Formats: sequence, structure tokens, C-alpha cells
Amino acid sequence: MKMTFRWYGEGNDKITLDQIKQIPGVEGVVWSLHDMPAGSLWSPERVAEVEKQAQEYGFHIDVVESVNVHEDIKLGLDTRDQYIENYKQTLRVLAKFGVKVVCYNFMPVFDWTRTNLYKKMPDGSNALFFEKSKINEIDPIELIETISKNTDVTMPGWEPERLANLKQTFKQYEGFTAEDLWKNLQYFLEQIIPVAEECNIKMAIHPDDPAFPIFGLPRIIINKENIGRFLKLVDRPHNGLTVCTGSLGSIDNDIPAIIESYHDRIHFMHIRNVKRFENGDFIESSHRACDGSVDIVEVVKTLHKYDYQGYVRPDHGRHIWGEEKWARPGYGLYDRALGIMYINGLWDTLNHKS
Ligand SMILES: [Mn+2]
Repeated sequence: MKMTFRWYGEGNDKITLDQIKQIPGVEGVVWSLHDMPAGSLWSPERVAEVEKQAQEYGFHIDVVESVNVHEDIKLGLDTRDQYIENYKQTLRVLAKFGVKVVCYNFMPVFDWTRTNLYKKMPDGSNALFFEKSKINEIDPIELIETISKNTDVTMPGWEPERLANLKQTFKQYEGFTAEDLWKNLQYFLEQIIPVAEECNIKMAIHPDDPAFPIFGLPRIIINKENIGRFLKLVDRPHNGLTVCTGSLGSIDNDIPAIIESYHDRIHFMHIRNVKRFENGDFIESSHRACDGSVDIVEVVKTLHKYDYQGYVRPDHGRHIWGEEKWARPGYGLYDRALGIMYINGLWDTLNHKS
């Protein structure tokens, strides 16, 4: 297991590399060029800047999260080929810098979605919360306005330029089915995976968050069965997975069983916990197994059983010790650092021969 930490980049993340360096066991930063719109070509000069910054602290830049997939690719429009071409070219650029894993997702329009970014918990912390009944009532455009008013930082997947033409994008998705999305995903993979193989970059799709359709838009990377179908679309090792325990944990998935079945195709793990409620709501909790609905101990044990050599990062954390005043929602410093220590503690215990 190789421990990493997501970093939004110089000037874009209030958390510094100096702080990340002091979290035990972190070997690399998970990064992206967050200002590059989906479908654009990344330049070597920009990647070199990140590499230089990371190297000063001895961090590798092996994992990119994400190289976003342009909406036209998901929609299967004629214009998709130029964006796929840019995607391939970007992979070739990344390969020159030794990038090993590219995380991406294939969710129509919306990336991860919550109804409240700062839900107060009884202990005084607050966390990302999803209220199912609210999502059924709320107009998506209203939701975006609420989220962007709530925070002065741009969140990945919620970039203003992507969301500016939301009404038009919704129109394009009228009548669009899950099968259409599967077909367009297959088209994308058939183009991309051979280039990924040539570059030795492992593609690692992130599951949909939450793992069910919202606003009438299909979501397909949601459970064990669908992940099995995904892996067969292009049945090659470079077509692999990011297993995000929090996203898959938004519904009653048996995540250790998913790891059992597909461990040889997992290139990246996002480990975090969520607490589900009977009415379908969920809130992000501490990493501890007893604090949420996902058995994180069993997750880590299963990875250990298969001698998992891939990358891991703690995923979203709660906002604690007042950090909601400055931290990007879900991406504060403290709870993610605590999460790392929990994961490291489990891993060290499993490694310990007594
Ligand atoms: Mn995740």
C-alpha cells in the first residue's frame, strides 16, 4: 500500500506541502491541473511545475485525479473524437513525467453531490451531508447556486465554466439512458486503453457518488455487478478501478466483497467512511469502522490479504477544530490526517508478526 494525500496545488490549496510532509507515511501527492477545462490538452510545462514543487518535498506525482472526461464523450456526440484525441495526448505527456495512475469518472453533468457541506455533528465537527428527500425536490440549478454561495473555493466537478450551460446540457441528456452511457463509456475505453498500455498508465475509474441516479441522469458505476460489467468492456489490466469506499458506501454495497472479486484491477483506493440512515440520507463520518456504515477494518484487511501494492488516500474528512473557516469542503487537513493514521494503524497491525 502506497499512502498519498490529495493536494489542490500551489495557490489553490490552503494546505501546504510542508504540512502534508508531516503526516506520517505519505509518499506522494494526488494532483491535477484544476484550471484545465475537461477535454483540453495538458502542456508539459504545466506538469513540470507541479513535479518541481512536489520534488522539493520528496513527493512523487504518480497519481493524477482527475483528468476529466468532456461531456461530449459521455453524450456520445460527433465532437467527442477531438476531446478523446486530447485525452490520449495528455496521457502521453503525463507518461513522460512518470505518472502511473489516472483517476477519472464517467458521471453525467454532476460530479459528487451533497445537499449540505457543513452539517453539524453532535461532537461539534461538521461534515458533508446528503439528504435524499431534498435532492428529489430541489432544482439542480438552485443546488449549484447554494453550493457555490456556501464556499469561496471551486470544487472539482463543480467548475463554473462546466456548469454555466447547465440548462443546455440537461436538454442534451433528454431521453438519455444508462445503456447509452455504457455504450459511450465503451467507445471511450476502446480508444483510451491501448494508449494507456503504451504509456503504462493505469486508468482507474471512480465510482459514482452517490451511487444512484440523481436528477433523472443515469449513473452506472455503482455496485459489484456493474463494476464487473465495466471491467469486461475492455478486459485488460490497464482498465481498472478506483475503489472509493465512501461513494460505494452511499448505498448498501459489500465493499470487502468488491475488493475480493476485483483486487487485481484496483489501482487506487479512496478510503473513508459514511453513515447511512434508513431514509436514504448519509453523512460522512470519521474513518473508524464503528463511526460509519462501512467496515473499514474489513476493507483494509481484504487489501492486506491480497498484498495490495497500489495507491491509497484518505478521502473526504469531516471539518474539525474549526477548519471549516478555511478548508475546502471535505478536504481539510486534520481529519484526513487522522484517517491516514487509522489506515496506517490497521496496516501496521496486519503486517506485525508477533
Ligand atoms: Mn472518492
